[in-house]
Amino acid sequence: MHPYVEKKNGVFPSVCSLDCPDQCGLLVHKKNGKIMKIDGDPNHPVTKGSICNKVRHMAERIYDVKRLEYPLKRTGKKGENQFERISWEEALNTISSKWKSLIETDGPESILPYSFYGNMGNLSAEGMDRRFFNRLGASRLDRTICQAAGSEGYKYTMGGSFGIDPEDTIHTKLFIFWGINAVSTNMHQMTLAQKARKQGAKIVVIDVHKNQTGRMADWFIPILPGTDSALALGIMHILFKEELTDEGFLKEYTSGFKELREHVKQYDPHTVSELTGVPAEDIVKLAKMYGETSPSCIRIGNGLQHHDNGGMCIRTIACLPALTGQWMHKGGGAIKGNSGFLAFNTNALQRPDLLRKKQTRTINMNLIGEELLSADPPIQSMFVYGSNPAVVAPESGKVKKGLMREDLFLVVHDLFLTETAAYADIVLPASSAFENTDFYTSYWHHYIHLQEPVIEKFGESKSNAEVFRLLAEKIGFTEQAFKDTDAEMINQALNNTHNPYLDNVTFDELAEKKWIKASVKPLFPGKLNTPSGKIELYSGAMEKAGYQPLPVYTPLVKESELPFLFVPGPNHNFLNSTFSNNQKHVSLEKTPLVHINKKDAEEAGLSDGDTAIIWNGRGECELTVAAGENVLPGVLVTQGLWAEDPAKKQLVNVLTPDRLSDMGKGAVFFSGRVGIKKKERP
Ligand SMILES: Nc1nc2c(c(=O)[nH]1)N[C@H]1C(S)=C(S)[C@@H](COP(=O)(O)OP(=O)(O)OC[C@H]3O[C@@H](n4cnc5c(=O)[nH]c(N)nc54)[C@H](O)[C@@H]3O)O[C@H]1N2
Ligand SMILES: Nc1nc2c(c(=O)[nH]1)N[C@H]1C(S)=C(S)[C@@H](COP(=O)(O)OP(=O)(O)OC[C@H]3O[C@@H](n4cnc5c(=O)[nH]c(N)nc54)[C@H](O)[C@@H]3O)O[C@H]1N2
Ligand code: SF4
Ligand SMILES: [Mo]
Repeated sequence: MHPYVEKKNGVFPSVCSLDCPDQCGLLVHKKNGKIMKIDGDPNHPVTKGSICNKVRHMAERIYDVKRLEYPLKRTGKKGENQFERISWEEALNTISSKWKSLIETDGPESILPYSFYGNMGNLSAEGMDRRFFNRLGASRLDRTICQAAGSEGYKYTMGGSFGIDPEDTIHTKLFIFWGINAVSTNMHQMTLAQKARKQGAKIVVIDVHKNQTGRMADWFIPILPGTDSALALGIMHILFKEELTDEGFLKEYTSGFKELREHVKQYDPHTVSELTGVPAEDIVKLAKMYGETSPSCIRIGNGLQHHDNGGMCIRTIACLPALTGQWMHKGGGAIKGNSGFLAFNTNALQRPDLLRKKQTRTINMNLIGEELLSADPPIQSMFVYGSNPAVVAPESGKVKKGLMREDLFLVVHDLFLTETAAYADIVLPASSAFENTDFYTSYWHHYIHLQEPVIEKFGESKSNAEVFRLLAEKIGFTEQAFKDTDAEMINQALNNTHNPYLDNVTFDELAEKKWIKASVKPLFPGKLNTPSGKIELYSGAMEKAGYQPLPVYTPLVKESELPFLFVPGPNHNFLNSTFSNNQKHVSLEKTPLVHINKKDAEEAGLSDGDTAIIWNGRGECELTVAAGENVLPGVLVTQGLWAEDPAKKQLVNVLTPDRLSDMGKGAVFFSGRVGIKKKERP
């Protein structure tokens, strides 16, 4: 037993496991062997003791009466939520014998893992599971639901997920929070911006919704969904025209600035205003502010890339700091994602060699509904862990139909009986991150953390790594890869990383220090991972891949004539669908709202507090009306991936399209069209 677990009382260091850029250092307070309280660790260099309300109330989730304690097998029909307790032995035997027979009749590709970052721990999310499914030769999953489009777009411009060190943003003089609801989703970047504001920095927020973050801004700029690349090109137009560019930087560290200068002449303020809904004078004012303030930092959010044109949009915005040479100034540049600095040895962790060169098919997680219904040859079994596709994947109607398939053998490993688990044949209880050993690498700050278990495993729950070790044994895999301990796997992942920023970090050193900062250096002066080694304003690689080599604006797909664009993002008190089943968090969030412009509300005969039916060809949803000036006409915004509740139609993904974005095969949750009408009382 780990010494932290052995001690019944005390305060223990930990790290937040949730899919959130902040990756806070935590202190777990224990009494009689149970977590009493979770606080921020005041010694953590970035998060400095403050944490969000969600995780302050995490203990209520850990000990929720609904938490799974034992393996279950289904006794009722799929979706009816009727299960009975079974032993681990029976659960593992059922899975392994079903899979062995499927492998014989249909081949291993009839089995599909489906997972995401419900637990950001690298062992949990991409460790023993990957080894196991590689060795099995199962279908592979393309994990594209979150940042695929933007990461590809950013990479074309900047060569990888590298931005500025958030700790440097205390020096920043101008923040542009662009398509990010940072107050809810990256609170410590907001704290840093507030600190900088005390030294005179300004905060600009560009969003389709004036939410908590917009309300904090010195200047909030509302924009029409999916038009941000046009705004960025309009800013470039003015920067070049007014000679606010840094010619020295452009010559030394970028390629294609001459072509770009010519190209953006077409994006004059009048044209851009028509496209974006931003007044021409505001475009000019913003461009001048950007051109004249240094250091400036653009925090590029996820909202931009959940659109049909998301990849190009982020590729375009990523060009901006180069025009004014911001990368040369401490606190200047952009942050889209910083995972590149903490890249570890994924081959050693995931062991693709266990596939033995087999060319297995890949299934895109955003198309899971469609694929369950029509993949050829069919998916006969799916193992879901660390994700809740019935709620989070686009076109929920199709996803459910797929999960309902009588002949689909579904296994779900989770802490709770999620909406997805309701369709499972076998449900396995997962231990929480506080019960496991794992290592964590933030995608925003530059620290790597070790998580050591602080409490005993809940009931009979097991970690992801344990489950796949046991399954490997049952199936009869004898490789050493399946016997490696957690500590061994962590050392393998940290060894030979080809990442100079992570030199010499080991498990033992992490165990001693709890967190270690990657030895990062500023990107410039220096060479990037792009083909030219420079920031690619013109990208030959994009041209080769069939994209426009220069940044452009492409309108969203007009999927129907319905009058509204529908933007269903995450909310403040849940983390995706996590916490949507915990009473405390639901009571903090109250009820799902649909924000509509006053004018549109009047026309539709809707007032505050009405229940509205939001609908399209895919389905319908019922939300409470909030009419006002928080969104532009023609836009509806709602927040939160609420739990399924038969009495309330609040599954927003019933309405979202399962098209794929321009790059990275990403999800386009925010590019769907809908109508809205009042729900008359019966
Ligand atoms: N509290 C909380 N924190 C979270 C999460 C959560 O669910 N809850 N989820 C975590 C995860 S997995 C992720 S990926 C991140 C996501 O967090 P963010 O990066 O903040 O992304 P979103 O919340 O999806 O969208 C950000 C903003 O983009 C706006 N937006 C949508 N479309 C457009 C557009 O076309 N143009 C512009 N300018 N703005 C647009 C939305 O109104 C929203 O305010 O947060 C993480 N942190
Ligand atoms: N409409 C709309 N849909 C969206 C989004 C949006 O903005 N709008 N955002 C999208 C984005 S950015 C993302 S990242 C996805 C996120 O989608 P998911 O990754 O599915 O996230 P969650 O809904 O939080 O589900 C995570 C699940 O993992 C479980 N879990 C936690 N820890 C462990 C563990 O250690 N082991 C196992 N086996 N299970 C564990 C949790 O209990 C929870 O049920 O949603 C996407 N869906
Ligand atoms: S969810 Fe984010 S802000 Fe909240 S404790 Fe975890 S890392 Fe920190
Ligand atoms: Mo995400």
